Amino acid sequence: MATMPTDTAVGEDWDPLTPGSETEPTGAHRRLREEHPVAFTRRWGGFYTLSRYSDILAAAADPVTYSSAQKTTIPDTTGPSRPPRPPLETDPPRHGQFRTLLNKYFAPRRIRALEPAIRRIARDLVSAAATGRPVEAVAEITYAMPAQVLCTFLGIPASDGAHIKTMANEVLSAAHRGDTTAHKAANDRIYAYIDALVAQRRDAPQDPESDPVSGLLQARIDGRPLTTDEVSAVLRLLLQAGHGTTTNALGSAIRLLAERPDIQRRLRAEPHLIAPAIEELVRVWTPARLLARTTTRDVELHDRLIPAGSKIALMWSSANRDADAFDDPDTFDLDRRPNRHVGFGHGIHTCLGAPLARAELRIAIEELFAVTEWIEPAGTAEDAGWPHIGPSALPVRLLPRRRALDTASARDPRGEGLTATIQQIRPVADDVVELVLGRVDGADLPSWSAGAHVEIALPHGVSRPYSLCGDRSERDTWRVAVQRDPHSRGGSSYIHDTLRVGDALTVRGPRNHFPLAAAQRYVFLASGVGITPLLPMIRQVRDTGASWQLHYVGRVRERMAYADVLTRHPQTTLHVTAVDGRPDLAELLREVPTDTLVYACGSPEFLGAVEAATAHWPRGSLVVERFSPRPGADRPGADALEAFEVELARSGVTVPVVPGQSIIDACGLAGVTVPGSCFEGTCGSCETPVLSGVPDHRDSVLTAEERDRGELILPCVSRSRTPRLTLDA
Ligand code: FMN
Repeated sequence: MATMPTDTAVGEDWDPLTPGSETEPTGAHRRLREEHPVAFTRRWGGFYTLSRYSDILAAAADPVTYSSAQKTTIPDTTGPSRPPRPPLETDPPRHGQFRTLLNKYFAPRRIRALEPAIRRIARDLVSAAATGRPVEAVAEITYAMPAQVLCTFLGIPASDGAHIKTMANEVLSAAHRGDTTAHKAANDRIYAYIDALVAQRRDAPQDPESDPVSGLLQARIDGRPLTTDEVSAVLRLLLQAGHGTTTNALGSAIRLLAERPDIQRRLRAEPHLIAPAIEELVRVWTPARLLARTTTRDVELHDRLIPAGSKIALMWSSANRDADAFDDPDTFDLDRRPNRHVGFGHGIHTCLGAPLARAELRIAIEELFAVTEWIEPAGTAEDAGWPHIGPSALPVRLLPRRRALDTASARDPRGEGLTATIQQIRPVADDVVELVLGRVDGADLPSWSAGAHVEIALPHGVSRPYSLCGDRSERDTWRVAVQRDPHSRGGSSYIHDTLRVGDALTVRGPRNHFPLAAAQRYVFLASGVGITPLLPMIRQVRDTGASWQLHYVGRVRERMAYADVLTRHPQTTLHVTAVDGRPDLAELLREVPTDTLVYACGSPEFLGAVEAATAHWPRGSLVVERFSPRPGADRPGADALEAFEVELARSGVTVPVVPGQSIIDACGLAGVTVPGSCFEGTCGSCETPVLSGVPDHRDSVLTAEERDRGELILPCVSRSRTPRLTLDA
């Protein structure tokens, strides 16, 4: 080993926290690359910085010399007493073992499955912010969205997003300040949260193929289960790393759109450029400024000796602006090809969550374009400090699309909805409340048919469909019963926790995908809150004198809304599964005469069991209403095309639909907004007539006959089997 001086004079003045360089490090990085390619900083225990693209690539490709097994953040955010966070803070072969465990949760199929939920989160936040008045986009959109997506990813309530953000930010800020007491307290809070999550998932495991927490708890490495420390450390990585950088990238994206009308115009006109734009965005404003390694041996680089055991910052944000690697590196260039940036890292530790981050960014931009006519600055943006690169405050104006409202009202005279006030809220079971809605002036509400639902737009921007469950003869009120979803994405939890009598709500509809057809006999099958659309049906059938039976399934009676009223009728059988076990549906339905219509609503598992029990019945005997997508509904049918064209006959435009893009988004980007709400093919609000072409149906609303007829499509999820679809939109 050469005896090189380990002096720290060269680049000694490099301090990432000098006022300008902390928020806008471009100039400082350029100087480092040109003058001090191996620079030393005394702060935070001392570390060397590599700033040139080629050096960083070489270091990232050599995990033996540049180990990740020590802490990889600067300053260290895990704290002295905490275990390293696999797979980020492990070396081969352990790194590979952990990465293999986690890879499947970021695979394209899994990300595609999450897309409707991501889109709904984005649409809710963007719609609420798109008022035309100045809004602070970090507070209104970019801060919340990635944490809510992370919650969906981990199967935890979206309402925990804000808490996760606060805990993670406390860790960063305490580590940054070197405040060990606050750091320990912040760490303790985050680990207590993880412990509770792990305990909850041990008690109620979910599908390990789609739920990372259950997957980790059931996983084996070399035949042994993971230790509690290992599970917590992986979750800690996800909770800490899974949102902050995306918040920053999303902020930079909105800032770019607002400040660069030329780019906004071009992306709106050429949406296929959104994906390359994201790559360029991550290059120019690299949200993960750096990751650290520790040298396992003395290293000579650019006439300096870096001793074994030194902390090395791989400054991705600098590498991405290196003129030796990129022409005109400080310019955002939409046409930069190839774009070999290292914004998601490089080598074996390349960001595991990159596919999720890319999907989030793309969907957020698509939703911004779908909901707004234009995005413009409304004040001066502020840059966040170390370790972030991105805005901490971003005043913008999101001008809502006027055409969206026009198109909506053209399709549905009640597209904009009506204002209803909450006249009464009362519990009708554990975790189920009934809302009575009416107009302020007491006037009649639109009439409706049994099986119908309305879409309730909540004041915080979230809209959800709820079945009308009251009496149709009460013309001046509507009743809905809402069950609190333990994994609420912000709808039912808001209704339970925040709404009060007297609050005004926008309500759209009614709409009915579950109409009651005439028959001599009916069997109604409900599980849980799936009883709601059946209540008006039962009332109607009772009035007509037809024969009926109801089988109502629930875990415990206290959670079964309206059970007391229903059991007054001898036709009702309650199946309380905690007491009686699950009913044998095949047995229950065995004697049902062939002229009977069966109406079923409830959980996906329950409906799956009903469908299995009636699989041999003639088509049309079973009618189902789903509150969430049918499992497997998103699977492509035979002949499904990845890319195709949609002609919008009424609007006179033809839009390309690219792989992974929904028809509704492609239309939105072309300036034709088809009103949508759930974006997962369950609410039916985007239902559109098909004039020609063959749809590839992936919704959970249309019946088998409707699908076969091919006259309707739900463009939020469905696609095409022919190169062109013509829609009446
Ligand atoms: N959920 C209910 O609790 N009661 C209902 O009557 C009800 N009706 C629905 C009708 C339709 C057509 C659909 C698609 C869904 C219905 N849901 C109902 C589910 C809610 O819309 C929503 O998904 C649920 O409250 C969870 O939302 P959250 O995750 O935002 O809390």
